[in-house]
Amino acid sequence: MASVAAFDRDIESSFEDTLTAADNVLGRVIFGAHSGHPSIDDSVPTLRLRMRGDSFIEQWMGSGKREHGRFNDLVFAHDDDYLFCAGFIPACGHYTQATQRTYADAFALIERLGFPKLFRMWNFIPDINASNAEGLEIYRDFCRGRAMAFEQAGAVSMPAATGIGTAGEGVGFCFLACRERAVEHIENARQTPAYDYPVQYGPKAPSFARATQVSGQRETLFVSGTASIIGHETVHAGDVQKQWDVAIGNVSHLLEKRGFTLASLDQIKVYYRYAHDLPRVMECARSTFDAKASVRYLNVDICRSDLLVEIEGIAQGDPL
Ligand code: 3EB
Repeated sequence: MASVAAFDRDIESSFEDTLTAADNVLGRVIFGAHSGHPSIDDSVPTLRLRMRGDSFIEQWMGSGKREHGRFNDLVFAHDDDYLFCAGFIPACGHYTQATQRTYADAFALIERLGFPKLFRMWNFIPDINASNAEGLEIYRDFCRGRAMAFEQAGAVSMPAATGIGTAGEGVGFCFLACRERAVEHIENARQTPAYDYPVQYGPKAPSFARATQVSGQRETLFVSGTASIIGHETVHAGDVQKQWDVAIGNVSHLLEKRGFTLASLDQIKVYYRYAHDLPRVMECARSTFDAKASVRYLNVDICRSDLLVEIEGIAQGDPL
C-alpha cells in the first residue's frame, strides 16, 4: 500500500535519566520510587513502576503527529504507525478476573483504534511468587486471566513479553501495537513455547512469544524476558553465572535465527533476584554485550522462584 511507505518509520526507544521534551514521545515508563494507575502527563501516557535497582525513564518515540486518550482504566497515545498503551490492576486477592477484564479492554482498544498488531508487552507483577487468597501463586493467577483474555480475543496473537516482579502494589503493564507493518512472532528451538508449558507450571500457561520481529525501514527484533529455561525446565537453580550463560544462549539463538548477533542487542534490561548478585551480573553483562549498548539493572523477583536472572532487549538494523 502506497500510504504505508509514506509513514515507514521504525519504532525507537531510549533510556533517559530525566524527562525530555514531549513532542514526539508516545509513551513513558518511569522505573523509580512510585507505582500506580498510569496518567497522561503533558499529553504523554506515563506508567510509574516502583522498582529496586536503577532508576530511569524508558521513552517510546513517535512521529510527532500524536493523539492520546483514555479507555476505561487504560491510557494511550498513537501516531499513524504505532500505539502505546498502559494500564494498572490494583493489588487484590485474586488477579484472574481483573486481569482478564483489563486485557479484554486492551484488546477492544486495539481493535477500535485499528492497531491490531500487538508486538510487545510488559507486565510488572507485585509479590509475583507469593500465594493469592486461594493459595495459587500470583504469577499463575495473573497468567490464568491473561490466557482467558487471549482465548476470548481469538484474533490477537501472543507477542514478545516480559512478566516480572515489581516493588509496587498492583500490576502495571504496557504494550506496543502497530497498524499494518509485517509482524512475526518467533519461538526458540531450545525452549518449549511458553503457551505449551505443561500444567505443572500453573492452570493456564503463560501467553507470550519468545520474540517478535517488526519490519520497517529496518528490522526490529524484540526479545522477550529470557531466563535459564531449557525445554520447559529451569536449569542451574542456585547458580547465577550458569543461569546467565543459559539465558544468553537462549537470546543468542533467537538473534542468530533472525540474522542478528548478540553485539546488536540494545535497550537491555537485566532483572536479578538478589541484590548481592549485582556485581556478578554486571560483570557478565560487560563481557557479553556491546560496550555501547544501554543496559539497566532491576532488582526484582522473577516469575519462577528458582530463577535468579532474566534478560530482555531489542536488536535493530539490517540483519545479515
Ligand atoms: C519463561 O517461561 C519465564 O509471563 O509474560 C519471560 C517472558 C517469562 C514473559 C510472561 C514470563 C513472561 O521463560 C519468564
